Amino acid sequence: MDFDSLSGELRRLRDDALAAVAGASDEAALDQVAIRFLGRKGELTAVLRGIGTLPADDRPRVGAVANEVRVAVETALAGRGAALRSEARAARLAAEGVDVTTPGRTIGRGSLHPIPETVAAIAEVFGQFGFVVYEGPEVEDDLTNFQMLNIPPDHPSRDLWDTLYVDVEGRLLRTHTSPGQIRVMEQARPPIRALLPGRCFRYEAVDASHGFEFFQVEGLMVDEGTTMADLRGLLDEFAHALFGRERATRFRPGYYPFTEPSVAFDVQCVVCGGSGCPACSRTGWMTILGAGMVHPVVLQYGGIDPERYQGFAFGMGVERIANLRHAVGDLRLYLEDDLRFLEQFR
Ligand code: 2NL
Repeated sequence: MDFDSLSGELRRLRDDALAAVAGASDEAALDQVAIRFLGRKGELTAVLRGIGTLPADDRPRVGAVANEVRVAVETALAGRGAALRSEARAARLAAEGVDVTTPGRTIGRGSLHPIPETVAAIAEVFGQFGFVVYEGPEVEDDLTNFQMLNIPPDHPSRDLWDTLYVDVEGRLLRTHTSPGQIRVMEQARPPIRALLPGRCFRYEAVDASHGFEFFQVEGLMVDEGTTMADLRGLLDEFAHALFGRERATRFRPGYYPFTEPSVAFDVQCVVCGGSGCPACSRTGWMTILGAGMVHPVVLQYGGIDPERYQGFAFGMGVERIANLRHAVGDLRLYLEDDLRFLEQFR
């Protein structure tokens, strides 16, 4: 072995090593390259074993060439290592990165069901006249749901309320929110202005305009000198607030056992404005609630002296009011929880 062939081998080894460094595609491959060329059993070590066969004069020169080769390979390894680490970091950042400019996913906004929404609209109007919202129980007793409202047992007027009984003791599902008004009278002293919204129940065949559960809002006012004119004025304000200032209203005679006199309160048809259409059976009018002066016997049951105080009361079906507000034709829709229906009220 002479100097020229040994240094030629060293340069070839350097070129091989630099090519292998450039071709290493990750840090593990680069480590293998370092071991293969510079390791204790690596190719550089193997070549240097040949130094012993050279004349003593040539040995330092070959050592110098070998050193240059080692430095060149180490420099290349360090440079490639740094490049691979920064490539890997850039790839990881790209994969994990959050694009803060991506638009957020919209979370659908909820809205009130049309029945509580209508209850709120009704309560808003009467609230401006000092009416306070109360609630009574859904399970009632016969006394409060019927007898104290001047509906005695076995009286023919009971046929107006087809009742769902809960047990043989006579507990029942309230057929109207009126028993809640009785409870208010028992607990409060006049002047009373109470509004009672709530779910009611009747044993009925279900169709587009009758449900066996439905919502009612009742109002009660009791004070000295309360008259039918106060009732009329209040209901006018209510009808105008909900259905428009321009609508005419009227009272017609009606019948309820718990009011005397009793009336039906009509508003000019909200569909045709009074000229007559199928919605108002061509009468030009729609009945939106029933009302009357509280029967003296009912005041007495509530612990109120009918000689000193008078009262009026009114009651309305919430589904009917909601139908008119939103042009809904079938009250079964309010109980079905069909999102295609409900999303229209957003
Ligand atoms: C209707 C008619 C009405 C009442 C409810 C009432 C309550 C008490 C005393 C007297 Cl404690 N009256 N409530 C009065 C008249 C009519 O409801 O058809 N509602 C859907």
